[in-house]
Amino acid sequence: MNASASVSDQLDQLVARAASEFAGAATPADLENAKARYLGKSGQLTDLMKGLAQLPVEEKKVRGAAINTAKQAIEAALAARRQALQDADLERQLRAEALDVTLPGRQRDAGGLHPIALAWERVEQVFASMGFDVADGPEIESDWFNFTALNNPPNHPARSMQDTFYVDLEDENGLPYCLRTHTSPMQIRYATAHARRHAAALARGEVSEIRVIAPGRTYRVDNDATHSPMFHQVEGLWLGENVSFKDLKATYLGFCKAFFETDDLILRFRPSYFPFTEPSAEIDIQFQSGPLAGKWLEVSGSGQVHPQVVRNMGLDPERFIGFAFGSGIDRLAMLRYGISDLRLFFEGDVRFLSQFA
Ligand code: 2NM
Repeated sequence: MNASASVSDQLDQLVARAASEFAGAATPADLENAKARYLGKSGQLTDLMKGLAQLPVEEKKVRGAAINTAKQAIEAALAARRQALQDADLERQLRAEALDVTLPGRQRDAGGLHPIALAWERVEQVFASMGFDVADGPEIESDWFNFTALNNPPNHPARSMQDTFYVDLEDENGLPYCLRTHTSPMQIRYATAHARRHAAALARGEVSEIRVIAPGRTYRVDNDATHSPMFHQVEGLWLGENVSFKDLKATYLGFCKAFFETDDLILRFRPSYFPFTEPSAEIDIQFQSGPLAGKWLEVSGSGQVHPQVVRNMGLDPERFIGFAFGSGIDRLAMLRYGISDLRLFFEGDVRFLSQFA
């Protein structure tokens, strides 16, 4: 009895030690090492089992049953600790990856167009609705397209280094390329490209017209409160057999009414001068209502295209007569959106820009 009592004490102690070692295992690896010390091939409990072989049958039964009970207790302690470690690990992971589902969502700011881009697109839409083609082309221009074809005399001040940005690159005549000072060179390009087709159409007795706008970036050596070295222009050109100032007035007034979304508008011409038009006129508009009512606002230069310019386009000035105009898109945008300072367009201040998004 003594012997069996001491064996049972021994087993109880073994179970207690195992349970305590398991409880002390901080990681699954520690726990597996502890398990090996009891249940492994040469573990303490395994050794006890091996010892059974030498015992007589009766004793073997009793001792075997006791060892088995101890083994089950150790296995239960092991399983419990495994579960506890797993739970703790999951708990840690859940804490680390915790989401506060009550937090407000991250804001996704929608982009928006710059007010000049908005005005530019509006200009294109309105003129397209009036049958104008929309053309664009190079911002670095040769002397021919930017000046000579437009009837600019050789010593005109606009050609000076003071007024125009030049590029360190010469054309086939040894003249430097420049950053275009207006988009009219695009009118020359467009008309030249279409000249043969128009001439052929006229020869067949068909009606043939050129109706195009050229919006885009333009450059002048100018930088103050009302001038930016880069600005935006839209130039329009309508050449046909009988296109007159009355068409210019109707076209420009129609454009303004659509662009500014009001019929409450009048237009006047003031005599002016441009080398590429003769006669030439400034176009002023006046709103009859709204915040700008009663003030004459200069919005465009214009005129009947000079016969020499028509010839430079490769067209017969006897057959192609019409008008051209040039307006500042930046100025149109300021009037349309009620902006008082041109510089706001070029500072990139989101507080300003986001008002148009
Ligand atoms: C202006 C004023 C008057 C203009 C002339 C031409 C072309 F190519 F047909 F000759 N395009 N744009 C023109 C006419 C531009 O800007 C103030």
